Amino acid sequence: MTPQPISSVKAFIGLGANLGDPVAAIADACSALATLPDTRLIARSSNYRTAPMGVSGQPDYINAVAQIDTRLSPMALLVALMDIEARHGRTREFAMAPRTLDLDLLLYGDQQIALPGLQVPHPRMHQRAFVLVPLAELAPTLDIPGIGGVKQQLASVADQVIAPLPRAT
Ligand code: PH2
Ligand code: MG
Ligand code: MG
Repeated sequence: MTPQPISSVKAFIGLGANLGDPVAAIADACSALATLPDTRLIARSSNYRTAPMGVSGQPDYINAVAQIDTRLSPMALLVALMDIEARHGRTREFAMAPRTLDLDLLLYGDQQIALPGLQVPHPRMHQRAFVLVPLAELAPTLDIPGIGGVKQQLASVADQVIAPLPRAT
């Protein structure tokens, strides 16, 4: 029997950077997502300037979210994201260190995944305006498995500082 192709999964990637040229790094990362094997870039959000969370004395971040369709497994996708980060000079000095590029696997279809090094949905995404606001731009009616609707979660992060950047023309 011919093997059936694995159906593709809708996944969301959080992008962030606060060193170097964050806007360029995020644009490059979206192009890199579009060229991953067995993967299509469906949409990307606007860029947002966001106050650094969980740390102080760092530059503001630029954050965005991308939506892809992929046939890569969650682990293969994670490895691909880390490879794109490394190509953008990402180093890992300490947790929450400022970074040239951070790519987080936020959602992989409606799956809940707990593997060494990979937890999906991303465990803190529902507490972060810099994830929820761009995600709501792409998918306002989306459900975060185990958490609830994106729109509903937004209310609990309304105090966090986030501002859309004007779109480059
Ligand atoms: N990422 C972090 C820690 N803090 N703050 C903002 N505003 N944006 C981020 O992407 C971010 C952060 C760790 O990944
Ligand atoms: Mg992160
Ligand atoms: Mg990360």
